[in-house]
Amino acid sequence: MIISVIMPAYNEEKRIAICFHRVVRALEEYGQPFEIILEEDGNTDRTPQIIDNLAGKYAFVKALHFPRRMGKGFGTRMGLEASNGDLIVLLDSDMEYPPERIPDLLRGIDANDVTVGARSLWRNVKNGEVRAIRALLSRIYNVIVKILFKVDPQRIQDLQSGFKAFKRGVIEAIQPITSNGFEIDSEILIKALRKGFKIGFIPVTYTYKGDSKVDIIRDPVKMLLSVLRWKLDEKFRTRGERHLKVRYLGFPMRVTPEKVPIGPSWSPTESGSCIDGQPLSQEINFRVKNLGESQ
Ligand SMILES: Nc1nc2c(ncn2[C@@H]2O[C@H](COP(=O)(O)OP(=O)(O)OP(=O)(O)O)[C@@H](O)[C@H]2O)c(=O)[nH]1
Ligand SMILES: [Mg+2]
Repeated sequence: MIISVIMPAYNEEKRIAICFHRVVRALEEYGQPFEIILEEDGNTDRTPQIIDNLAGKYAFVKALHFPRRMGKGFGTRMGLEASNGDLIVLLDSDMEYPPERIPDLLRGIDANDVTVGARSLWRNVKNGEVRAIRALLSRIYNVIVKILFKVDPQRIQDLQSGFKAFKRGVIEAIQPITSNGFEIDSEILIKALRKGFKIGFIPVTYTYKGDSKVDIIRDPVKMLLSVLRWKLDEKFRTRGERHLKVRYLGFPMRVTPEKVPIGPSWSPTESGSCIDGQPLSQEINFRVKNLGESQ
């Protein structure tokens, strides 16, 4: 039984190494073979060098690099593609969640298909100020997602948690995962729930670092467009159609889920790299290409 921990990062030079070492200690305590995938896209600080150093030092580390900022969702998806584990842990690299709880998350998988580290208290602070607008937007997003996908709010305690573990089969069953941005966390949970997987929650402490990478205008719009796209995707799949015919201001229109703009797209001519600056394996490049094309 191999465990894969995937940590996407954007300019986390201050925290990623400390977070990584805490993850290693927790995994050693758990006692199963593991790999850790550190991913960055278009980082402008020392994060790329830090993760390369770790990959050079530890054989169980894979470092994934992409030259442009693509988003947390993209990074997570690439991490999933590069992973070999039977059990997968997703963890933000900014040390807001406690890596020491990884064994508890993994043990939770005995009874559930997905275990989520749920935050009881969440608040958003930037430059020392509480950003009430972020909390409000987050609430609105939660309500929209839960209504649209008919989710009982009691069943999902923390839709956007950046700390969860699941069986590999869950990820295979909920493809295509399309998020490029922060909404990847809710996409995985909503789709897993809709497929009938059992989701469990364990309460975790959450230490807010006040260094949010979320753009308060752009990201909520992208997240809403993504939600719309999942809904359309779901409708198409159940109807077996490629387009949805709708009327807008009296005019008949066709909507195609692939055309919903949800973030930057990855051109097949660009290549990422894996471990010590080597090009990504052909297999991963091929999947990167396909994922980019499906945007
Ligand atoms: N690969 C990658 N990771 C990202 C990107 N943006 C953010 N991240 C990472 O995603 C994780 C969560 O980012 P945060 O900015 O803390 O966002 P959040 O935790 O959802 O929201 P906050 O409550 O504002 O902290 C961190 O590990 C970031 O480094 C990105 O563009 N690419
Ligand atoms: Mg955070």
